[in-house]
Amino acid sequence: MTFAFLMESLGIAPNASLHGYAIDSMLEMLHWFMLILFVGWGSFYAYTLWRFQQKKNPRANYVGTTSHLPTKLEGGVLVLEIVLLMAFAAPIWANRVAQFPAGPDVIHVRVVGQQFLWNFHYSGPDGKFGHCDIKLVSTSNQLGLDRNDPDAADDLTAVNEMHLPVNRPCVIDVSSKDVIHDFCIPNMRVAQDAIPGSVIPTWFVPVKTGTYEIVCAQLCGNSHSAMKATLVVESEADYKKWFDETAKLSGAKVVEGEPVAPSVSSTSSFAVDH
Ligand SMILES: [Cu+2]
Repeated sequence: MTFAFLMESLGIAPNASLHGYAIDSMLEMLHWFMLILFVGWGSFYAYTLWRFQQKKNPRANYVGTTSHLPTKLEGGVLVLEIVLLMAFAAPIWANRVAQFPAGPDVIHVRVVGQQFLWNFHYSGPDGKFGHCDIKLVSTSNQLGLDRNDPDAADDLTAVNEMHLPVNRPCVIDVSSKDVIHDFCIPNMRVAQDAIPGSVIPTWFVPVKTGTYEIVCAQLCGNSHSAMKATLVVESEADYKKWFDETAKLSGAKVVEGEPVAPSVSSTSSFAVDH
């Protein structure tokens, strides 16, 4: 269930991923909490201006307040902030980084940023990513995929267009060819820096079909703002259709009747190369 009344009215992009509901609820709680603090401290400030005005207090009082209420209020705020951090924020983050999905349902995609576009690499039905070589990089082969590698035969590459079937977990290995970019899908509540020389995984489960914007969230050069791609979340059948058609266009071997882009067995192609 979503608890995001304030967030929605403030114009945040609607959530379309499974974990996004927890993030939205957390943001919502923080905003209400800050609103209460703002109104509370603002009222207190206004009250002190009125209460201690010079007209009423011609002579300064050097003792000040003797009430312990402000200390108790500060203590309450501290306890609430600890609860928000430990009971909500920390578990959400732990779930994001410690429990990557695994199994035959997982779609595995490599994403490689470059000035100023996003490359997508799907492993194909064999579940193995083909070898990429920087010497083979050209305008029509931005990833330098080596089609002579047997593992690359059924691989699919696409530029600025990513497709995913709805309700299937997706693990994305993010990297970059040149400078630091940031692979960000606001609707999926996902953002991961793309760092040259590193392969950093992130994941999400899209739960709503539709077309979503992928942006670069790291100032990466003069056309940074134009570094956009599209994510299409669709039914399994539509995804399979797109995959086969695009695979044919990109010179990949299409395996009829085979499931599309199964997960890699365990974490073999899941190198985290920090
Ligand atoms: Cu960028």
